[in-house]
Amino acid sequence: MKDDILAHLRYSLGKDAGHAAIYDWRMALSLTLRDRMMDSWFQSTKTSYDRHAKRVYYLSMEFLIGRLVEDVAANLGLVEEARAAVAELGQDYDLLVKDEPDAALGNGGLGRLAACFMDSLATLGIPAMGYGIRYEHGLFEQDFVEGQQIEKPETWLQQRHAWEFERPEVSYKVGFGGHVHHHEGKAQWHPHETVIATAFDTPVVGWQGRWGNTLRLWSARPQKEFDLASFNRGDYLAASRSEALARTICRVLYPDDTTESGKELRLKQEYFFTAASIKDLLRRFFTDHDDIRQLPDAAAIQLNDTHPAIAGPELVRILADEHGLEMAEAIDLARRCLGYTNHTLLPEALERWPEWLLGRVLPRHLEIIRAIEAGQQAQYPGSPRILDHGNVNMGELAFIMAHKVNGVSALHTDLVKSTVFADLHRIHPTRIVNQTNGITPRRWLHGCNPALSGLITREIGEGWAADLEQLGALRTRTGDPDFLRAFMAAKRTNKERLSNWVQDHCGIAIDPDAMFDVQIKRIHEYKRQLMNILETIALWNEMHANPQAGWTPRVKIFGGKAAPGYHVAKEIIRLINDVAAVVNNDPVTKDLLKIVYPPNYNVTMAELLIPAADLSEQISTAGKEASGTGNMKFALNGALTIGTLDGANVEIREHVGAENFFLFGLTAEEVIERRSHHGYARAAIEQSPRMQKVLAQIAEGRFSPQEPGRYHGLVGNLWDHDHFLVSCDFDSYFDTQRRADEAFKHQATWAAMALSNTASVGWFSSDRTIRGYARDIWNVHSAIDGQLEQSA
Ligand code: CR1
Repeated sequence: MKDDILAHLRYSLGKDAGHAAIYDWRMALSLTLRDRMMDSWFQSTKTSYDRHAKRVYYLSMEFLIGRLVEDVAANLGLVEEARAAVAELGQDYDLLVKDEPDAALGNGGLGRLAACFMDSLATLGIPAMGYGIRYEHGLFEQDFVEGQQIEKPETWLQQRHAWEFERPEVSYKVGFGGHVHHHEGKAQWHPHETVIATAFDTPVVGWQGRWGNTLRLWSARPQKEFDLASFNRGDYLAASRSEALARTICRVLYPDDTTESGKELRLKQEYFFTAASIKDLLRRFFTDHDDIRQLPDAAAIQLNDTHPAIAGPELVRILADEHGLEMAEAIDLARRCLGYTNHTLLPEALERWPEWLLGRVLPRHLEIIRAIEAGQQAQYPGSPRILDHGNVNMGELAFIMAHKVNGVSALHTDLVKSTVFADLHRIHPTRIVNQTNGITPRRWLHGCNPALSGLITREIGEGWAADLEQLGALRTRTGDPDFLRAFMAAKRTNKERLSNWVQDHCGIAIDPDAMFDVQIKRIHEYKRQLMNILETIALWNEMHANPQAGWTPRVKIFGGKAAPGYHVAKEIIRLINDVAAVVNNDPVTKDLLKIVYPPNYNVTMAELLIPAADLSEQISTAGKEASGTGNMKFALNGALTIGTLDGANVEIREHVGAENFFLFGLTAEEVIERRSHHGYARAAIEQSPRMQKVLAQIAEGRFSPQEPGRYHGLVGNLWDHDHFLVSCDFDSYFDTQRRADEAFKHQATWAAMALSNTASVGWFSSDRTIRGYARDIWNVHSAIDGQLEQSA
C-alpha cells in the first residue's frame, strides 16, 4: 500500500514526497483505496448483467454522504494497513482523514437516509444505483456572528473529489419549455432549451467488499459550449446564455428542510436529474431486453419523497410518445416500476407547483398529468385531485403513479393512512406500507465509535457489523459489573475526546463526568429546540438559587442549521447562543451547567457527538417527526433517550423497554385534541410558575440586555399561539429531566440502562430496512447468497 500511495502521489498528483502537501497525501491515500474497490465493483456489475438481475434505482435529490476515507477503508478491512502505510511515510493518518471535505449534498435525515441505504444495498449485494445531482455547492456552511446564524457557500468541489469517475460518454439531453406538436393522435415535445446531463460515478462498496454499486450524480453542461457567432458579434451575454442555465442547474443544493420551495429552478433541478436517470436506466434495460413491457421485471424505481415525482409523467411520456404505447397501458406499466416514500406530513412540505409554471417548463408533462388525472377520475370517481385550484399536487401524483407508497415509521405510516392520504388509502387500501427507517451500523457504530465497537467485538465477535441483531447477546451482560465498567469506560473515552474538541473549538471547558445531553438536528419549531433551551433556563434558575442541592452536572449540547429564510428558527438559534453567553459565565453554576453550540453541524460532527452522548433529545411534538434517525444512532451508541411518543421513538421504546427510556409529553392524539381548545397555551403557562418565570426573564431581556425586546415576538407567540405545544409539554419535560438526573447519579444502574439500549436496537439497522423494501416494494434479490434470508 505504501508503494501504491507513493505511485499515486507521483503519477496522479504530480508530486514527490518532499513537496507533497496534506491534500496530496490524502488524495494519494484515497485513490489507493479507490483502486481497491475496483475489482469488486466490476465483478458486481458483470454479475448483474450476466444474471439479468432486477436493479433498484434510488432517485434522491439528496445524498448526505460525509467523509469517505475511513468508511471505505473500514468496509474493505484496510484500516490498519492504511494507518501503518501512512505512518511509514511519515504522515499522520488522522490528519489525512480530517483533511477530507464533508460531502454535504443533503439537508438532514432524508439525505442521510439515502446515504445509509446505499451502504446497505451494497452490503446486502442488491444490484442498485443511486441517482442524484452533483451540486457544486453542498449545504451552506453555518457560522455564528453575535449569536446569529450566517450562511456561507460550501465549496467541497473546489478541490478534486477523490472518489468519482467522470463519464463524459454517459450524457443525455434534457429539455425544458417549448411546445407540443400533436399529429394524427401522436404527441411530440419540442423543448425550447436543452442542457446535457453528464454522469459522475462514485463506487459504493459494502461491508467486506463483497459487492459494489454505483452512486451516479448528474452534472449539467451546455448543449453548445457557447455561441461563437454571437461572441464574434461582441454579444457576450447571448454567447453564454445556454452555459448560464446549465451552470445554475447544479450550482446549489436547496437549503430548505421540510419546507416547500416554489422556485422554477428547483423544478428544473428535479426534472433534470429525474429525466437523465430514466434515460440512463432505459438505455441499460435495452442492452438486454427488446420489449419495453418487461421493464417492471428489470427496474424498481424508488422516489425519495416527491422531489423526483415527475418520474411518473416522464416515464409515461417515453412509453407513449416514443414507444407508441396506449396512454392507459403506459400509465399502468410506469406504475408497476415506481415506489414512493413519504417523509413528512407537514403541510408546508408537500410540494405543489403552480400549473402555469409546470406547463411552461414541462408542457408535455402537464398534458400527461391531465391524462393521469382523467384516468384516475374515470376509474375512481371523486378520487383526490392531482390538479387542484391551479396547482399540481406532487404528493397525489406520486401516490397515484406508484404501486407502493411507504411511510418511514409505524406511527408515521398510520398517520399517512389517516391524514394526508386518507382518501387515496380508502381507494387503494393495500398500496401504503410501512418501512421503518434504519441506520448503517458500519458508519454509526463501527466507524464512529472505535472504543465501543472494539469492546463489543471482543465480547461477541465481529459478526454484528453485518447482522446488528447479534448485539442482542449483550443483553445478558447488563448484570455483569465488569462488562458494565468496560462499557462506561468506552463512553468516558468518547466524552474525553469530545471535551478536548469543545475546548479547542469553542473555548469552553466541560467536565467529562457531567451528563452530556445532546440535541442535534435541523432547527425547526416542531423539533422544539426552544423547549430544550427554556428547560435549560429553568434548570439554571434553580441551580443558581440553590447550588448545593445535589444537582447532576450537565452539559447541554446543541447542533444544527436553520433554513436561511426560516426566521423563527434563526431566532431560536440566537436565543440559545444568548443564553449560553450568560449561563456559561455564571460563577455560581460554573461546575453545574454549561451550554455548547458549535457552529456548522454536519455528518462529521455527528460522528464525534453521538458516541459521547449520555442523553439523546428526541422531543418533537407528537405526530410531527416522521421517523428520526438520529434517535437510532444515539441509542445504538449507548445514550438514553428523553423523548415523546413520536416517529420511530415509539418503536425504539418498544425495543429497549419502557424502563430504559425517559418518556414524557402528549401523544399524537392528545396533541390534536388539545389544539381544539381555545387558548390552550395561555392556560398551560398560567399553570406553570416555572415556565412563567423563564418567559418573563427572556421577555425582560435577561439574556439580551443590549436589546431587551429582542425576543418579544418569540415569547408572545408562545403565549398566544404555540402551535407546537411547548407550553403543554414543558412541565412534564422538566420533571422527566429531573428523573434523568436522579438516574444518572446511580452510574451502575445507568450503565445497565445504556447497555440495554445498545443491545436492543439492532433491529434499526438500515440492512433490515432495505430487506423490507426488497421484499415488500421492489421484489428484488440479493446477488450474494443468504443475504436476504434474515428477518426483515
Ligand atoms: C423527516 O423529518 C425522517 C427523515 C428520513 C425527514 C425525518 O423524521 O427521519 O425524513 N423528512 O425519513 C424530510 O426531510 C422532506 O422531508
